[in-house]
Amino acid sequence: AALAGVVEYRNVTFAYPGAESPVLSNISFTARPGQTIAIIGSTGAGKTSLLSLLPRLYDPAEGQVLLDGVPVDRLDRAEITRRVALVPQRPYLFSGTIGHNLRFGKTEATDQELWDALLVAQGESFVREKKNGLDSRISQGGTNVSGGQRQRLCIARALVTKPRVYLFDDSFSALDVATDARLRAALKRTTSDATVIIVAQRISTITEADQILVLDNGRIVDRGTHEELLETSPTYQEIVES
Ligand code: DCP
Ligand code: MG
Repeated sequence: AALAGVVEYRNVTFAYPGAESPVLSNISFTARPGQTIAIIGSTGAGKTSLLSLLPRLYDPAEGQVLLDGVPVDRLDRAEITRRVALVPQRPYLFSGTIGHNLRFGKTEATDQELWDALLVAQGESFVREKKNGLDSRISQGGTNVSGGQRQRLCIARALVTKPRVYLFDDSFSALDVATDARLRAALKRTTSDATVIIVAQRISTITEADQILVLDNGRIVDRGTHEELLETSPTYQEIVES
């Protein structure tokens, strides 16, 4: 189908403007609808940079990023935004109500859609407990909610747009292990036909991924399932033991 949500990186090399050396070198992988692809690697390995190329926050120097077989630089940005939701590593809430913040990508969403998204994102109870519910005020930068609440609101915001592709950049790290597990189980149910790419710090977040890409210094050094990597990848073993 034309709107399936197949993501393909083909021999992608990328350097930040003005930088001498690339932060990503020769990255190739495919993520298909129904799959979860996880990216793991030490700080500075290039995980955020890798995600940023799909919504075209930057364009690669070499190679191609394709969405449903079309190079993303041939799609208009509104089209990419409709199909791809990025939950950034430092999710941003602006001054306004919770409802305003959740409708950021889809202004016409109904309250029911917001509550449905909150339920999946494990944010329903803390919003319901607030006196004004969806009309509760968020201060600039979301300083009056906790880090974990902020992450859950930003995950709910992504769910509201019902994209074909989800990019989660370390979106589960501020959650306790139990909430993380519940959230991912709920996500799995509601996004079962979407393409999901997860950057994670915690191994438990990604053990069930269909494929894990081990990123080191801008390169994919190993790839496979959790079980495969435990057998074959010294870099992965180091991460597991750390
Ligand atoms: N970098 C840069 N300019 C930017 C962003 C990053 O020069 N605007 C550099 C810093 C790192 C490299 O690129 O050397 C990779 O950065 P990433 O943010 O992609 O790294 P990670 O997301 O893997 O790191 P972390 O786990 O800390 O989020
Ligand atoms: Mg990062």
